[in-house]
Amino acid sequence: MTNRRAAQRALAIGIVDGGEPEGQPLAELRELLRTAGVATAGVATQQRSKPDPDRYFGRGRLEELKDEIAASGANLVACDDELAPRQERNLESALGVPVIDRTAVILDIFADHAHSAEGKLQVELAQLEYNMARMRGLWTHLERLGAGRIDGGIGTRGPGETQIETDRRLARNRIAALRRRLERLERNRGVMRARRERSSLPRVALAGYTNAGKSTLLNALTGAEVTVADRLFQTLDPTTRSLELSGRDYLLTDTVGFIEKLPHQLVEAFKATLEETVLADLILHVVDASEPQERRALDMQAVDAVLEEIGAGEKPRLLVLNKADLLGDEERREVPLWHPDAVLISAATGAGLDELRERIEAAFAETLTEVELLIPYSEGGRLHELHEVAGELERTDRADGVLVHARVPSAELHRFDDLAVA
Ligand SMILES: Nc1nc2c(ncn2[C@@H]2O[C@H](COP(=O)(O)OP(=O)(O)OP(=O)(O)O)[C@@H](O)[C@H]2O)c(=O)[nH]1
Ligand SMILES: [Mg+2]
Repeated sequence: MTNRRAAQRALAIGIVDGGEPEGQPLAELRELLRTAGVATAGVATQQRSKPDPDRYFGRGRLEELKDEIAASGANLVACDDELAPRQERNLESALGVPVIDRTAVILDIFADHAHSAEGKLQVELAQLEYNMARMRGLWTHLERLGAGRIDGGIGTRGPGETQIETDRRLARNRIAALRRRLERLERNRGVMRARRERSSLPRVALAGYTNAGKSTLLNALTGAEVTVADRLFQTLDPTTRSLELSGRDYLLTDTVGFIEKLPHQLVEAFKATLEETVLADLILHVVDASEPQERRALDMQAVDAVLEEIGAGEKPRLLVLNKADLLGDEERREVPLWHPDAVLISAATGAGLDELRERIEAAFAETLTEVELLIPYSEGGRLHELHEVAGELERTDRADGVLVHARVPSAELHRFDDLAVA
């Protein structure tokens, strides 16, 4: 794949409105292209409040683009926004090179990085949905061509139209089949989740911008071996590991990263995956602290927006500023001032992880209730059950059973009502 793309040199184009962070324009699009294995030959921007509805850029700027394409040796144009089918078509015919949009680049990266059966199906579904919209665009375009002729007359149902109708029907069938298969997989995952829920361990989910270091943090905290890479969207499949803090087990889940303007087809297709985040009791929002302040603020907003969109906006959250090792002395003092409630860590060096562990425990401590229970010797199984939800137990052996002092999650308290010492 990468070989085919090695020959592709893209001119990155985008709208700027003057409010962007200083520095390299379209840095993220270039990063996406790099991850997809496409070189960036040049960057062209236009300052305007919103894209032109027909051509994305204005007419005059479009003329200049032709020269910039020739000068940079680009053989592809990559646009920072999702293009309407009409914009894409008009750009292609005006510029004479293929035009791809941000969504297509992200979908391509997802397709490359999908490993599990579910991930592959999710990506295929998102791609089909994306392509369907484009087929429809082409279809209405042809319809318009036909409209000039005598209605219902010869030539109004050309072979092109029939082919597109067929393609669309096939695509719709495939979309329906993919949805059914995903639902089946989801049900299976639901069963696994229910099993985990029965074990009633508190759940913590990692969320954050792509490349913030979520997988590195999962590995550092749990000894997992999730692949880490300096590429966007390295992780697509959720991974859950148990994490032990003061003798109590928690479940920690790493999952797909977020990005600004995350294609809605992907949010839709990855619903089941994103649910891991929705079901968590606590979300660790991992942020790359080494990003410039403006960039970091935008990334955090993008994460907020996605959390909101998937229905996890109200979940308890802990802000984790990662990559502290990349900060200079001055930044190390300044960055926490921007985020007074955050924990500053380095998943790479392990710095700050002890404080993070304490903060996770503290977040759950509020939901724990201290109890004293008497477990008869004949009910050894209950002791085990209690240990699962309460972690470390303080126990005293008595003649009539084991007297236990424990901190039990309030939601689980009812299970031990009968053992309470009056
Ligand atoms: N210097 C430094 N680099 C880090 C740290 N944590 C992660 N990285 C690097 O940042 C890059 C991204 O790390 P990942 O753990 O893959 O990030 P992620 O959030 O899981 O990214 P996606 O799965 O793509 O969403 C890798 O190159 C890591 O080695 C850190 O604390 N310090
Ligand atoms: Mg990852």
